[in-house]
Amino acid sequence: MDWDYIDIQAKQWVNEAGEKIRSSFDKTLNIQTKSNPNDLVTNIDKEIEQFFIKKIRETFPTHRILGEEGFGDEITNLDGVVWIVDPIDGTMNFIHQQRNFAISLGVYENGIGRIGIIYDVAHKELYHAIKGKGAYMNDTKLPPLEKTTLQESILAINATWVMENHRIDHNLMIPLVREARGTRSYGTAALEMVFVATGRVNAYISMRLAPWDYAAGAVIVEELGGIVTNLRGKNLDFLSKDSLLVANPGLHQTILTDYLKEGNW
Ligand code: 2AM
Ligand code: CA
Repeated sequence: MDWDYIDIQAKQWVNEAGEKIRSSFDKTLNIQTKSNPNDLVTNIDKEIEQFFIKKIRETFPTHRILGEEGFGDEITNLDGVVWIVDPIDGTMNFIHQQRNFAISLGVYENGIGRIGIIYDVAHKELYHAIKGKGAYMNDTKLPPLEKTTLQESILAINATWVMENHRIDHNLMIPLVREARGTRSYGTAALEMVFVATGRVNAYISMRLAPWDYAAGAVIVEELGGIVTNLRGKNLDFLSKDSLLVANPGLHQTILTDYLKEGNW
């Protein structure tokens, strides 16, 4: 498989899609809700997903596509080459802020992440990695992740998970938040993973994500030596929704064993 060629094509499409999204900023959005009143989708999310699907199908007709907005294929396994596409990660930010959102594209082969591309559209920052060939922000190579203690770390976490919630005992989260140097919440899983990759934060925790939220980020973070699992410390399967714990290796282990008690919840 010529991953370099696939990567060049994918980046070209991502740049084109970014241009389309930026030029939508002064137009009126058509906003709809999905699973709940805060789960938003716009005409732009749908148009951009359809744009990628058209390009992928024209250029790589044997590849399959898992897309958040459902215009891709019905995917029940990761055999062959599967593109995992989130046209806009952080749709709420896209609508309310016109920033802090990203395009996220992961290309997997038989379940192994080969290419990860995350485009911070408002800042024109393209984060990308090909497995085994390093990770980059635009043309700048990113250095491997450094180990940090929790006490000198910034955690990316949404306040939802530190309040009583249906997914985890929030009492496990309180000491983590108390002992970290600080917390941040950006509302876009793809960029929060990129922030771990660049060391701007040292860990990212979420309880409720989907494969398109983390497929690209996993390739980029792992290329830099970071660890990507669910909150029980298990590998993600990229087919079902899951929780997410992304961190540098030492911190990942500390959070898992000392705070989450190795998923004993
Ligand atoms: P989205 O904008 O593509 O929906 C916000 O905290 C982050 O969680 C974003 O990456 C958002 O992705 C994702 N997210 C929000 N609601 C979600 C849901 N119901 N299932 C999975 N991911 C969700
Ligand atoms: Ca999305």
